[in-house]
Amino acid sequence: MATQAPPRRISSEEVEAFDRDGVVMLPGLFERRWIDLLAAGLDAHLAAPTSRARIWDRDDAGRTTFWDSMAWHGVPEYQRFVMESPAAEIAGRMLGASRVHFYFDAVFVRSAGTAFETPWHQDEPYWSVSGHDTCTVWMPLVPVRAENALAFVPGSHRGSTVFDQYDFGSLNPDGKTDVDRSDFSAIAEADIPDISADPAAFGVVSWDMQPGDCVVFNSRILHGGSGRLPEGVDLRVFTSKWLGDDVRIAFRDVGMDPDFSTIMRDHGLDHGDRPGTDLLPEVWRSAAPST
Ligand SMILES: O=C(O)CCC(=O)C(=O)O
Repeated sequence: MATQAPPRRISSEEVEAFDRDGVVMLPGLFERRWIDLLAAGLDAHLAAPTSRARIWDRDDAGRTTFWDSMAWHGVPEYQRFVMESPAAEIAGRMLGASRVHFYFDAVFVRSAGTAFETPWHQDEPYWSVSGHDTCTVWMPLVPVRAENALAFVPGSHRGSTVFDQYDFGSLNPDGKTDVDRSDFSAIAEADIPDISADPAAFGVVSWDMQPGDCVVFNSRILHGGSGRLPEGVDLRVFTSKWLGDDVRIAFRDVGMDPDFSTIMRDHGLDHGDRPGTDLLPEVWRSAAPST
């Protein structure tokens, strides 16, 4: 089954913005049926999370921030979205890729009124792959205001500093065992700067968004900074992670979280390989002749 083309043309300005800033907000790229499909999938997923699922935060009033990843193998609605929606083509066009492989899905579900903010971080240092040509398609399934949405430091995807990344394993109020721990201290050159202390100094951006809009961001960009919600407003976000031309499997010495190295090896993938197999399937190929 081929992927559906986006419902409007992606402009060269949008591609340039992604390349320059490492992040771009693309309005109106998913028809309502894709949002309804993901919402139905998320309901089924929340009823039967994977073993990786965690509550990141639970406050005294019982408000939670829920996270899970690589659930698509058990959620047919996610599978359909990955293989048939415009997401793969959107990623491919942003990355200027000749072909795009799917990496994994992750969801972020926040109760109305939660004060929990996503810690600032980059994604690629946690991943079991490496490369510049990687991106996430971040999609709210409900409306979100800019001050409550995920925020970004434009241009930070091109930085070369190796940061001491946040240990997401410390977000574990339920004391779940077999949680991945990220210890970047052995390779870190610097702490992540305190971006929330002065967002304007870092040029931080975020956007008002409706279901059907998406933010596409390079996996090396610094992002985090919000998720804090007003009373009566919740947030349900579906993300899909995509791999372009320069990406290779990378089993790192420190910090893989989630650590997909075992499942990758089980699928015959080894350090240095191109993505492939039904674990990391090729979903989209450019019609343009490869150079
Ligand atoms: O939506 C969020 O709060 C976090 C998203 C995120 O960090 C990611 O998709 O990499």
